[in-house]
Amino acid sequence: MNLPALSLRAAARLVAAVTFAACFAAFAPAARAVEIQVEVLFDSLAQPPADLANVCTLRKAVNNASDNLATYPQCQAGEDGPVVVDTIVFNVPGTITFALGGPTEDGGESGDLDVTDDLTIIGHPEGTTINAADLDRVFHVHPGVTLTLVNIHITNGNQNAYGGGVRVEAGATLNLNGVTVSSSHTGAGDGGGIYADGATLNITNSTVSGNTTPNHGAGIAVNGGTSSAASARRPTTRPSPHSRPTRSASPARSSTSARCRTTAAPRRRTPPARAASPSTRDIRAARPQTSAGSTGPATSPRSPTPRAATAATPAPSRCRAPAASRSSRPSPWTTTRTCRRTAAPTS
Ligand SMILES: [Ca+2]
Ligand SMILES: [Ca+2]
Repeated sequence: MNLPALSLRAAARLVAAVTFAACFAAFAPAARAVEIQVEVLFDSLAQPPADLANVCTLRKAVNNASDNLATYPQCQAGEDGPVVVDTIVFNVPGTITFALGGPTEDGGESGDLDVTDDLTIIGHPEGTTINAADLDRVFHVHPGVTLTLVNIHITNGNQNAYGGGVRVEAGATLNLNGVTVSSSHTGAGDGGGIYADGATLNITNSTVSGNTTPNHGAGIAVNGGTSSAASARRPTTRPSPHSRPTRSASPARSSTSARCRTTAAPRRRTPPARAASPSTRDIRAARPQTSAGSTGPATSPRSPTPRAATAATPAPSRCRAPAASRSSRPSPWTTTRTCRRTAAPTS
C-alpha cells in the first residue's frame, strides 16, 4: 500500500534534483580562457636556482597550455580545450631565437614547439618573431588540435621531414592571421614553409615567402584536408621590394584576352597614336613637316590633336597588325578584329 506513495516521493525528489542541477549549470560562471604572458625573449626551460630561470618563456608557456597544468610555475597554468582555449601573449616585442636543439621528440623539450591542445598565440603589437635558428621547425600542431597565430613572424625553420616552418597533422587546424612564414626549409619532405597533412589550413592577410624544399611546395604543401587563403598581406610597416613588380607583371600574362584589353584601351583614348606607326600615307605627309620643325604624326589626317601625338610615345600593341601589312593595305586592320582572332582559341 505504501510502495506507490514512496515511489512518487522518490520520483519527486529526483525531478527536483535534476531541476536544481540544470539551473546550477545554466547560471554557473562560464570557464574563462587563460592568458599566459611571456615575459622574456630567450628560449629556456630552466628552473631555479639556475640563472634567469624564474621567468615565463615561450616554450614554458606552450608546454603549460598543452599540459593544462602549471608544469612550469613561472607561467600561468593552462586549461583544457577545446571549450577553453588558452591564449599566449607577449609582454615585450622582439625576436625569440631557439636555443634548445636536440633529438627529435614531441614533448616540447627541444626543437619545435609541440602544440597538443587548442591554443591561440598573439604577437606583440610592435612585432614578435620566432626564429628557429635552423635547429628544427617552429611549430608542430598535433592531430586534432587547433592553433591560431596572430601577428607573428616565423622564420628559419629547418626539418628533414615534412614541414620546415610548421607541420599540421591530420585533423588539426592552423589559422594564420597577419603571419609571415619565411626562410624555412625541408631537407627531405614537402612544404618548406608549411605542411598540412589531411588538416585544415586558413590563411588570412599573411605572407609565405622565401621558403625552400627539394620536394613539393616550397611555400605550402597541402596533402588532403582543406585550405583557404583570403587577401594578401599589404606591406604597410615593412614593404617588400618584390611584391609590387610581381603584382603588376602577372595580369599582363594571365590570358590572351587580358593582353588585348590592355593594349587596345590606350588606342581608343589617344587616336594620334595610330599615326605614330608610319604608314605610307603618314610618311609621305611627314616629310615636308620635318623640315619645318614638326613631326610626322602631326600632319596625319587621322590626328585631330597634333601636340598630343608629338609628346606621346605609342605603346606597343600586340593586338595591332604589323606596320608593314597596314602600310600595304589602305584599309587598316582594326584592333577589335585582331583581338577576336587572338582570343578565339582561348574561349
Ligand atoms: Ca590548454
Ligand atoms: Ca615535435
